[in-house]
Amino acid sequence: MAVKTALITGIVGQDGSYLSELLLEKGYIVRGMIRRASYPHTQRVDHLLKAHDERDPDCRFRLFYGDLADVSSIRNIIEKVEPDEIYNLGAQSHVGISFETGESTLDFNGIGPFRMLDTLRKMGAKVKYYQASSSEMFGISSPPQNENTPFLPQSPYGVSKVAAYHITRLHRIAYGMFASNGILFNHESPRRGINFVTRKITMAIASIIAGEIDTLYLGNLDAKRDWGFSGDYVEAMWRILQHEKPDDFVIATGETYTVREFLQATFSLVGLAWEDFVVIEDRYKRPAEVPALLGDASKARRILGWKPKVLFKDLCYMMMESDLKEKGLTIEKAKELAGKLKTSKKRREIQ
Ligand code: NAP
Ligand code: G4F
Repeated sequence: MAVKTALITGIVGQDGSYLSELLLEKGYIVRGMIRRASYPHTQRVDHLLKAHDERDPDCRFRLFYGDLADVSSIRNIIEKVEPDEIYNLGAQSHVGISFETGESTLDFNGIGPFRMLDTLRKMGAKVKYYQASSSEMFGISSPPQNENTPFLPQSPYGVSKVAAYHITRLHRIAYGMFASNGILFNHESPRRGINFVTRKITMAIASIIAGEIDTLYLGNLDAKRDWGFSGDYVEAMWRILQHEKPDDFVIATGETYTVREFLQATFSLVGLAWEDFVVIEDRYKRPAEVPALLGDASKARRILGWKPKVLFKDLCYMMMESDLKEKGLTIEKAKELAGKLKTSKKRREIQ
């Protein structure tokens, strides 16, 4: 069978790095779009860059400069790479920050996919296109949410993703293109960006144990999220493009927990009570919130044979273990240090 080439936008992001690993394992040639930055930000794929010598003409992992706001760069990359599959993961992906940067979020996330699809259509390229759609699109629609749940987005990010979802669907219907949406619920990992709530919490716990900080500032603890593992979800992306026809799929664990429950689960892993360290600050609350997400991924299970392997408890453990490792600590050692931390805290309270 001929070797397939995949182009991934957002390749240096959380999902881009796991998807690259998966596709390389499957024998793909992997190409990625990366934005120019004033300081290197390839940490999540440095191991792949090291393992694949870019001077080798047959190098299977290569990055190209481009931007979803720059249609000529999109066309250049597609012409050079000639992909069989495109995974459009590039986005301003932080919901809270989208309230500050609405215009660019709408541009990259909403018009970016149009630029990709319109370019592919005009080139007549026979490519399978995956759009990284999001459960944030459901907004205030009641859980559980599936492929038929109405979109009622609560943020500029959510609105941008609804536009991208529809432009993808439209290219499928109007032009017969293989264009699919993966409507993914929250997924995390040790590679999660440090200002998303899960990673912010696990990193803060590691810093508390290491004696570097003693307070964690957060916003709304009541929001419920359906949290899965990024490594499982990139497998779903791949399966969506291997399906015989383009279609839209919800990808989720089918379990939901509040931010408070995530705090409880992770702090208790090291024997600490989150209430002793967390302070609520208005600056981390959003002008509008998505109160509850809980995905019904039965269509993906039935048609793609996909189901998550890592659920909430294991995800908390994986992220906690990894952030402690960054500090040279294990969970056992952290528990021991937490005991001393509690004693010294009590002493301070008594004095
Ligand atoms: P991420 O870690 O924030 O990665 C996003 C990537 O997009 C980054 O590498 C970023 O590049 C790149 N990017 C941003 N603006 C771009 C632009 N104008 N042109 C080209 N690239 C651009 O996000 P993720 O968690 O991997 O998520 C991947 C995709 O899935 C995103 O589209 C996200 O919105 C969507 N999604 C994520 C989740 C989730 O829970 N993780 C759930 C549903 C949907 P820089 O590194 O240069 O900033
Ligand atoms: O971790 P979050 O920032 O993720 P959010 O907003 O659910 O968005 C993520 O999932 C979406 C899928 O539904 C993706 F499309 C999107 O790209 C992103 O990956 O916040 C989770 C919850 C929110 O309710 C937020 O208000 O945690 C609450 N929260 C409370 N304190 C906080 C904080 N969120 C952040 N980031 N920082 C806080 O201090």
